[in-house]
Amino acid sequence: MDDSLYFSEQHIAVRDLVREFARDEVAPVAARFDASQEFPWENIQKMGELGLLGIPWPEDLGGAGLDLLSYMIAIHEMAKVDASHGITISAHTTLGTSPIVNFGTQQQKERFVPLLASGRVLGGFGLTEPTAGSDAAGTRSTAVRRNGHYVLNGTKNFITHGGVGEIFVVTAVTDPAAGTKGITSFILTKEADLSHRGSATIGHDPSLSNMTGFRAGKKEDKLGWRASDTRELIFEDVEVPEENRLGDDGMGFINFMQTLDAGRVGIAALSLGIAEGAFEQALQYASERKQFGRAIANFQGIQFQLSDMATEIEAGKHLMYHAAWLAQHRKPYGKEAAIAKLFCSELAMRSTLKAIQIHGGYGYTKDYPVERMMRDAKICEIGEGTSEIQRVVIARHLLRGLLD
Ligand code: COS
Repeated sequence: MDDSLYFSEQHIAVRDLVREFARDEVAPVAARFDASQEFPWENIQKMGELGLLGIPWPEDLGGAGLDLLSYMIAIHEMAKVDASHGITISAHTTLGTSPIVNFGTQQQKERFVPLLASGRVLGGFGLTEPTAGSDAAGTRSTAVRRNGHYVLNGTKNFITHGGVGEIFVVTAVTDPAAGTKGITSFILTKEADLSHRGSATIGHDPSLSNMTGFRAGKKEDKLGWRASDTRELIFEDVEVPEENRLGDDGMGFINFMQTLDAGRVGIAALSLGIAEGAFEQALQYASERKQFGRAIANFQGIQFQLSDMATEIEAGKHLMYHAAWLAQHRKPYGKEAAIAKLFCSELAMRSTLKAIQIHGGYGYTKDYPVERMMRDAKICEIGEGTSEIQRVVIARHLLRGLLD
């Protein structure tokens, strides 16, 4: 894709800024944070200072005031080098902050968004539960109204920023008889785990209080996205003031489904970044690695693999940026988001596997980044809706009005 045909000067400036940051600050440490599973606090602070943790939010709420395409460009570009840094941008912005921007009261926006958009504290989104994954409506967490509060009990799992985050939007059942219309969302705050913060000063703001009974649980030891913090969230009789209810009673499920539509474009951008990052590594390696007296890129077997990767990446870019364009112009985009997410996440898997194959035995070692990229790609076919759920969503759009 010729970026200059579709992108404004501002888009290209965002791309160049993230490209430079990823090359200079992320590439040198990505393997180390992957191995240690620590959260890269110092880099996240720098990303906040560059405005990368609030790209699409208005400047009066502390955001960078840029458009959605700029935001997708940033995720795409970052993930070419490291998916863990990429998912931090995406999970914090779309999952953690956008529900407050989109469904919050003016007071909630003014209270929470500037802290999140500036990167002062990290945010997260609590939907998934041990028994409610693809069946998001199977939420078991409860919120019972009592003396001007809601009292929350339950457990969420696989929550990005579960440990390092301080502000969370979560769902709980307020009316068990009402199905998806009996689920409500809330804004909760808890203490962040700052144990590996190093010289970083972000992660906590003194204006936020810890809600008693709200804490992080087990940290997951994951195959990929290892520098991204994934934990359980536990609610034990957490008293949440009514003013922290996010949106109307009973609208939590629908609001979170809308949030996931946007999240899926972000995961498509992230997947595309992984696919393209692996492709660039393979291209470079194939043009340097010599076998049978010449660079292996001279062999048609390698050329065909590179051509297939490039073709699919090009297709993925059109799908992802098209979905983002629709979202930016406030047109329906749920189907296009699911198509982009499905295609790009499966592409990331194919592309990283091909990149390893082109690297031969070296691709199977930690001396080259392609093995990390392959591990990072897998979760893109699962998180924010599995490939199977994307197919369900696409089919529902295709068949709407045609079947009983
Ligand atoms: N935007 C707006 N509204 C939506 C919506 C969307 N994307 N998706 C569903 N809704 C609405 C429906 O229109 C319906 O409202 P009405 O009853 O007024 O018609 C309501 O929500 C219930 O929807 P539905 O009946 O389709 O719910 P299901 O339980 O069948 O679930 C799927 C639908 C499978 C699509 C949903 O559970 C899903 O997306 N699961 C995957 C969850 C996921 O991605 N988890 C990963 C989280 S990682 S952060």
